[in-house]
Amino acid sequence: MPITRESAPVTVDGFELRVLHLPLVSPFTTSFGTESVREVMVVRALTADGDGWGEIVTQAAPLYSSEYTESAWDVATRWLIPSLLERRTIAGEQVGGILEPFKGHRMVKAGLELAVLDAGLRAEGRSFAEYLGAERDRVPSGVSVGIQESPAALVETVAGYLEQGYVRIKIKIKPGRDVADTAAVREAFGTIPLQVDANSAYTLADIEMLAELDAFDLLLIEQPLQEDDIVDHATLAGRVRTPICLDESIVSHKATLDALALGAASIINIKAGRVGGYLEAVRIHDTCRAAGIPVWCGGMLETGIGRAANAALAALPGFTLPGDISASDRFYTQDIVTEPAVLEDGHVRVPTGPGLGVEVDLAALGAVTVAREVVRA
Ligand code: OSB
Ligand code: MG
Repeated sequence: MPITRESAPVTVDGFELRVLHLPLVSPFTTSFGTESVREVMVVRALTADGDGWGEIVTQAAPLYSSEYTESAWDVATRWLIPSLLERRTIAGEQVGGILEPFKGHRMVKAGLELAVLDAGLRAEGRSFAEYLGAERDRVPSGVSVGIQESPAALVETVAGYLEQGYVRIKIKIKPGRDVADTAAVREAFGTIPLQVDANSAYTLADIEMLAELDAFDLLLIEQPLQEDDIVDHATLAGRVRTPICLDESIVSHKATLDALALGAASIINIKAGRVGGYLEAVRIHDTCRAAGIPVWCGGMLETGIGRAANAALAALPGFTLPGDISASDRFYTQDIVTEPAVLEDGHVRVPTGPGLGVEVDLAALGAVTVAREVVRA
């Protein structure tokens, strides 16, 4: 039986948008580039009954998906926020429908929906985890490791994370930095839970190379081909033994149904931002669970706001693989919440307080804010 989720409607007086620059503890390199500062946006729903917070997980450049900071800012201020303020009194569950006429911009929609949900749930004194249907009070913590200078440097970096207790390692790969890097980690650490993420850096012309990864008993290979290459992923899945997991391609519940129908993936990475919100994420979870398809919670280097929401989502029963939900200090020396996520015995705790269950540290937030605007009703 699907659970009916209903949060309290709130009367929204306005939305505050901020662009943040958070220095990373070390540069993060993927097949599409290197980040040293995380540029991200947060949104605050201003209501008479208290505020709600959401995170818009766009990056500075449209390299992971087509969304980026300025596109998010523009569509939010020009179209999405005005359409929500026109309704004025809204429940979180209504946000998706109100914003549906506007194509794409899913990360922005997700952040706005989360802010409204958080405001309503805080007013009710109810946790986001309980609302979503969480069944665990902590979730296993995996870490996503960027491409390093060399395979030897990668082994050293991974050793540090294993020492801290991370229960699963994901390494980023790209053409020329794939088989040797994977082999080095496998050789150094034996049978640890290990997976790779290509961020769409390959094509079907690389089948032979991708098949070489079969030798390493990986949990999965994440998004080897382009976002649009659903049929090619199905072809690849028939030619390699390593399970194919999709990230970038899964932009909605419907995209999930199509990918599964075509046999393009046997595991799904769920990111609420990529699919337009936590409620769409739960729909994907429900479908995959019913179909026996394992899912795990991906990450976008979230601040304490999005990280708390991800921990709640990952506590749903179908999340049977460890997610990219690391401790805050894997990326940041100073987070924007008063109690950032910490690693405890390889796990991150699911917050239990009202709403997201984290308090925003306004001084810390102010210190990393580079742009701010309030759009009022
Ligand atoms: O592909 O999963 C990805 C970060 C930014 C954009 C895309 C991805 C990632 C990560 C980091 O792998 C996951 C995390 O937040 O720890
Ligand atoms: Mg990925």
